[in-house]
This record gives sequence, structure tokens and C-alpha cells, in this order.
Amino acid sequence: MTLAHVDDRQWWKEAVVYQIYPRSFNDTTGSGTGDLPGITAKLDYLADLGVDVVWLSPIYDSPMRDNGYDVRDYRAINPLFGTMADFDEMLAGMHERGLRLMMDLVVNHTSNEHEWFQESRSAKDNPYRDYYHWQPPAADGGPPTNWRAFFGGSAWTFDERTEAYYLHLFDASQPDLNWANPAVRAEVYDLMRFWLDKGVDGFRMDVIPLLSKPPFEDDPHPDRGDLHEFYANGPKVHDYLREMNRRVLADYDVMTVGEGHGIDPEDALRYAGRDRNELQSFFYFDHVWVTRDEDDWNRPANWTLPELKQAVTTWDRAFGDRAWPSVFLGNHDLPRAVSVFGDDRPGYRRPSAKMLATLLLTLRGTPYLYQGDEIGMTNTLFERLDDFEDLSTINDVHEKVAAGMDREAALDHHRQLSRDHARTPMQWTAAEHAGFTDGTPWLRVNPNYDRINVEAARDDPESVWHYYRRLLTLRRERDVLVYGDYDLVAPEHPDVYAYRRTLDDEEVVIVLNFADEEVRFNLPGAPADAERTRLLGTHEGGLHAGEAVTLRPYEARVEERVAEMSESG
Ligand code: TEU
Repeated sequence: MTLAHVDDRQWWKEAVVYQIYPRSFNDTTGSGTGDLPGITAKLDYLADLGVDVVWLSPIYDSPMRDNGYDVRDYRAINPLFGTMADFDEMLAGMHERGLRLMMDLVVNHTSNEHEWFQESRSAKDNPYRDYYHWQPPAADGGPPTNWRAFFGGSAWTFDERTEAYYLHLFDASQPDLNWANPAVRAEVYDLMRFWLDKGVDGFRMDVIPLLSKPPFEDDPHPDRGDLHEFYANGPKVHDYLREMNRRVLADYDVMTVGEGHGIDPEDALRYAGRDRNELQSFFYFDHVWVTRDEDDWNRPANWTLPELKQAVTTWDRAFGDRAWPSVFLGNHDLPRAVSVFGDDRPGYRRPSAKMLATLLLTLRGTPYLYQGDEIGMTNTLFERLDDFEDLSTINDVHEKVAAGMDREAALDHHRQLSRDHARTPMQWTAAEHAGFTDGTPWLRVNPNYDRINVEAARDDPESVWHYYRRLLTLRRERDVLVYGDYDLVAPEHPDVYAYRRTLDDEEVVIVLNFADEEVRFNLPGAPADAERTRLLGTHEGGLHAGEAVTLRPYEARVEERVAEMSESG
């Protein structure tokens, strides 16, 4: 099955991506906000870690209501982050070190402070009017449809100036662009070329399934939990992406990945299938949904390992040799991976963070590693609503309280899974504010920075950081870890996630213990006399074929079957 991919080697299939959330990465000015020179100063760090590509969350000029996912000017650098000269220097520094840069393309919506929107709202006959979705009030003067916004409330906001409603699937400060207007599409293609011509190497495309809207009619199921099913995959979205590919992407050797909920595997193949000429890859979120209430993304759910395995495996199979997967466990919208999928209690944090690193870097697909996960950064403590910065968290608490939920209960959801957990400043050292800033950080540093920081991790050969580095080296050396088939073993096992990666006569077995206790595990289907050598693991000792083995809490093992006539012996 994978042969098609081996025959179609691509740098972006072999790459490991590191996501930087610029506001929280490294501050060089004492403003309390990370900046581009701060990233440039850490390029040696990234090269030393061994990643290949940086995905930079938005750095464009923005009022920062949604931390840059509300763009005011697509061709200007947010002054909080620096200047265009800083950007050019950062990009040159990346390329000098063999690193590539993916920008975040946020073009489903702009900020309401974008010039296009300012023009658009000013008069009904303004040339920019159709850059956005305007609708007259319903007969009762209310919003044109019952659509709800992802960040709470109606998806329509009334603008008195022209007595009309505009559409915003996210916050009211993020009006949706009207992709049905060819002038809008031309603007987007132009701004993409602007960045590509500067030398950027790709785009992560924000909420791409939402570009084309369904007809402006009532959602028949307004109370359903996941709104995406109604808004995503609109009638023209594939026409737009094919046009974007033809008019822009086809001219550059770049990496593209689509982001967004509300897609099933068949939809994903429409966006990222090899023969589709749209995007190269797509993120899936089903493994994250496993940890959430199916009717409320902002509510944690009890989950089991077989469900997680099934989500990942279903998507791997669906992509097959028809599309290339992208995998992640954390990003800027999620709580910390070790706190969700692992165990952040003292004594368990380190092995479980390494175990998750093993999963991320040995699944099939391009791995996306989120800043701080390489040192096992954890969720932090948020007590009061005032401790949060994220607008989606704050809006959700308000909405739940207004709907009658106990305030503490509403807050508790976000104490577990607010987006702010991922956004606390990067922990570089044990110095004040974790060495992130000399000023006052925009969001409080996690108090565990005195123990969990890059400096301490680099000094300790047993750290999560060194383990990541070894894994990254291993992945670079082994085609089987990139292009090999993935086959799940023991799908129903409640504690162990085990799978094989195979390519021609190479076979690597990955065994991960997700339990906080010892587990006996017998690798099914392993011939009793097959020999295995250990490539990497969280603990000492090797798994012997056909033999039950005792896995220690959160133990991970990566082992290779030694072929009989193996040249390497
Ligand atoms: O997120 C899109 C998205 O899928 C949201 O539903 C997201 O999961 C949200 O965090 C739920 O609370 C993208 C960006 O990654 C996010 O940071 C932006 O806020 C959002 O789009 C709007 O641009």
C-alpha cells in the first residue's frame, strides 16, 4: 500500500514540523510578548533539536482579539512582533540552517479592523461591500438565520451604519470573507504570492472547510453540539482550492496542510487526495474529539485507549496510499498533550511525555510538534475567569453561565482544556519568567518552570528533550518510519497501543504503555524465534519476540525485527 508513497518521495513527507506560537515563544524587548528576533535567536536551538520546518502561527498586523487569527493587514508584520526586516532576517536565518517556514494562512475571515471591512461596512454601494457576507434583517428585525458562532452567540452581528447583518462564524470581530466574490479570491492569491515570493515554504490553512458557505437558510439542528457539520464543506470549496492551486501553489515547491473540523475521511480525501490538486495534507481531529464531550467541544469527556487507537487507525487507513496524513497531539488550541493523553503528575510526566513523543514521531504522516512539548510542558493552574486570556474560553464561560450552568462547573471545563494552557510562555530557564521575558509576560508563566525548562532539560541526558532528539535522529535514518505501512496490533487492549511499521522486508514494532502501572503484554503474531533489536525506548531492557513482557508505567519501546539475512547483522 505504501509503495505509491515511497515512489513519490517528497521533502514534506519526510519533514518534522515544529509549531511556534509567536506571542509566547521568546521576547527580546521586555514587552512581555514574544517577537521575531526572539525566534531568530532560537534558530540554533531548533536546528539542534533536529526539526525541519517551522509553522508560525500568525504574525500579521492584527488587533490580537484572537491572537493574530484576526488579520488587519496581510502584508504587514504585527508591530508587537517586529518589522518586515526582522521577518526577512528570520527567514534567511532559517534557510541558512536548512529549516523551512510555513506561514499560517487565515483567509476564511479577517479582523473587523481590516481596511476591506472598514470599506465594506461604510455603504451598501461601496466597491468592497461584497467582500463580506451582508444580509438584511429577518422579518422580525432579528438575524437572517439561526446560525451560531463557534465562539458563542449568533453568527450574525447587526451593523447600524447600513442596517444590515454581517456573518462571522467565529467572534464578531472576525467577519467572514465572501469567497464567492472573485475579487476576494484574487486578493488572497496575490497575498499568497507576496509571501511565497519572499521565500516562504508553505502554508497551514486555517479552517479551510468553511470557505464556501451553505445557503443562508436556518440550520435545522441548531442545538447540535458540533456546528462544523453544518458549516463545513460548502458547495464551492473544492472549486476554490483547485483554483488556488492552479493560480498560485502549482508554481512553487511548497508544503500545504488544511485545518478544520467537520470533515470525515472521505471529505479529507477530497481536500488532500493525490489526484485532487488541492492541498497536500489535512489535519484530522477525531483523536482529540475522543477526549471531548460529543455535544460540547469545550467539555472534557472520559475516554479510553481503544477509542483513541481507533480514531488514529481509521484515519490512517482512509488516507492509505491516496493521501498523506499529518499528525499532531498538541497545538495552540488545545491543552498540553502530556496533560490530556499522558500524565502530568510528578514521576509520571517524564515517561508519559516520552511515550507520547514516540507515538507522534512513529505514526505514519508528517508530525507536527508543538512548542514546549519537547520538554514536556504541562497544563497550568487557572483559578478565576480573570486568569484566562482566550476569547473562546471567556465567551464559553459566559454563555454557559447565561444558560444556567453553575459558574464553577463552567470554569472547571476550561481549567482542564482552555486554549490558554498551550499559550503560557515557553519555559527556557529557571530564571524569573522562565527566561521568556525581562518584562511582565502577557500570560502568566506556568509555575513549574523552575523544574521544567529547556536549560535543565538539555543538561540532563535522560530528559524528554534528549529523547525527542534521539527520536528525530532515528526517524531521519529510517525510511520505514516515514514511508512504512502502519498496522495496529491488539486494538482492544485497554492499556497498550502497539503497531507495526513495515516497508519491504523492514519491520519496526512500537509498543506504548498508556497506563500508570506495570502491564504484561504479549505481542500477538510474533514468531517465537524472531529476534528483535531495540532502536529506542523510555526504559532499559528489550522486548523479546513471542514472549510476554512487562511494560513499566508509560513505557515506550521501538524495536526492529532483525531479518535473517540482514546485511547489518
Ligand atoms: O481554529 C479553528 C477551529 O477549528 C476552532 O474550532 C478551534 O478548535 C477552537 O479553538 C475551538 O475553541 C482556528 C485557529 O487554530 C484558532 O486559533 C482560531 O481561533 C480559529 O481558527 C479562528 O481563526
